[in-house]
Amino acid sequence: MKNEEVARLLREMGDLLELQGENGFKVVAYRRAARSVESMKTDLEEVSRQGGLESIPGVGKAIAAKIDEYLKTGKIESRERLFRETPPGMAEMLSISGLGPKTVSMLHQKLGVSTIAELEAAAREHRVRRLPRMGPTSEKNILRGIERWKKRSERIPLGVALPIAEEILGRLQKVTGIENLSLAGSLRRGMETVGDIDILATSSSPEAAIRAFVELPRVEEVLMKGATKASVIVDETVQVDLRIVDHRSFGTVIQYFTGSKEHNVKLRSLALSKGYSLSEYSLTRVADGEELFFGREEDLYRHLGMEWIPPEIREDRGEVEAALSGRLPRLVEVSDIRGDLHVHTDWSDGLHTMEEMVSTAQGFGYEYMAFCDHSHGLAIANGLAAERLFEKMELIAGLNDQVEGFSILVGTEVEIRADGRLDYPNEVLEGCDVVVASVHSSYHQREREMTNRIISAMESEHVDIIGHPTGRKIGEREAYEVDLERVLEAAARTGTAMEINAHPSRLDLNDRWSRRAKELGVKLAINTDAHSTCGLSAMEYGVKTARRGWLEKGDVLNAFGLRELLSHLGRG
Ligand code: DGT
Ligand code: CA
Ligand code: CA
Ligand code: ZN
Repeated sequence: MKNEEVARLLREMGDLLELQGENGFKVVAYRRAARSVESMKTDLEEVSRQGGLESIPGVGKAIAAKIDEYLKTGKIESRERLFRETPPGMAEMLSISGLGPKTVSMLHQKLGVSTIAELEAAAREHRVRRLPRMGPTSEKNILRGIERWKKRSERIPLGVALPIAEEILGRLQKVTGIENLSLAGSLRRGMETVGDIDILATSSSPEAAIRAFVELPRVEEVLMKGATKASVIVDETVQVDLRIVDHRSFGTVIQYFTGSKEHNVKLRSLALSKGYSLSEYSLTRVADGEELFFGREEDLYRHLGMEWIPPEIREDRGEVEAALSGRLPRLVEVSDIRGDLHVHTDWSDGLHTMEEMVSTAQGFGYEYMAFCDHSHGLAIANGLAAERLFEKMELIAGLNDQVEGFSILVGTEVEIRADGRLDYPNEVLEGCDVVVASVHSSYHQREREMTNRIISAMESEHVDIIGHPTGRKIGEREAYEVDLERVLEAAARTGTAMEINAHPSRLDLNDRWSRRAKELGVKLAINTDAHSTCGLSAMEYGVKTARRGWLEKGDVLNAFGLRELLSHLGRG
């Protein structure tokens, strides 16, 4: 259906006209037409075929001609012209909440501002409050709106988006008539950051679903509300889109809106080579125009001659070829995870006791966990001197006698010092079941130095895993300079595993490097690095990243059973 797009263009034309100082009748007419088209249930093309665009309430001759032009050519010439005539910064100002075209036009006329940056400067210099119908409060609101606009254009970390999405899904689940409620877009693909949250569903009464959605307690602003689609803002800056789609084409639609764009492009050209044109809604046989609908994604993929492809790998990185030849990986799942090999306790900088961490881990059905508190070199994190580590080992032995069907492993997260030496002598490391070695200092070394530093740590026979190998923090800190290709080669040579640190602000290694590690025969350990019992739930983010890296159960150290794990670590 082109209705949504047409409504958007009409509304935009009204805004652009008003920005140009036009007012009254014409502006109102475009908006009324937009509202009307947006809430229609019939396809505009259908209405047009029957010659009745003017029968739509609020659509007169002039606007009907414009809609017709769009349906025939894909654009509206007068809209293009309006757009060209408007300074781009002014159109952009409309995306600041609380700023409508009338105000923007006035600000432009009186203050000469035509970009958001100029407007911000004017507001900071208190030039806005002196204008008619303005005051200190509206000036403050404009500045707040600009702050939110800036944040809104940043990508949202997976660890923020997923809990919000799950809460919204939980509430929508209860709305009568809603079915097939699912995530789509980058969030369904498990990307480390997302632009927005995309949700799809089918419903016997779309209006009720849309109404329930825009009225959710968390919703702070409704950006758009149509008959089958709405966009809202929650938590100040997070955009959530809900689309209610037709039951019989649900499979095709969710495939389309899951993306990625690159994957879709690939799939479309494959479909063409098989004589089909693939659209958002259906698969059409080019030869006879026969339209096929798919209620399930699996059936669409099958019809194109391949297995269903898990969303996490839909990036056009070889997955379509693999699916066509039946060589898709069997991606690791959360339920494959048997334990966590890097967690902290109140012995160093963690919040909870060993007992508390164990009981949470048992609740997840884990078989083992390694307590890897920091070594003494990391004084700010209350790192353990060797004597305290020995003391802790004894306590762990005692705890192990008390718990059943669960093994507590003695571990450490040992500092890799600037010169590549480890923070504990061999005698201490020897006493550990699991040694994670990490860089937490001298981040600014040159690439060669940093690379050699990590490689020398791996050359120690006691180091099992390199923790958060690049040190990056999403949206906060770049990775340190390191030649990962060389690190991974050394990992393969020395039999050292790489961590996928599952903390949502780390996800380090990331998807691409995890896949490269696997190619080189390196094992990965998906660890939460939890500093509290809550932190243990981050495992799912790490598993998503691992799946995006094409990892299978056999590539993941902590998907091994205890005996197999210990033997792999050379402690069996
Ligand atoms: P994001 O939101 O930036 O993290 O990334 P996505 O992938 O969620 O992108 P979004 O929200 O713009 O659109 C959701 C999906 O819809 C996207 O993954 C693929 C599909 N899609 C959107 N626009 C296009 C397009 O122009 N061409 C194609 N082939 N697919 C599109
Ligand atoms: Ca998205
Ligand atoms: Ca979206
Ligand atoms: Zn740690």
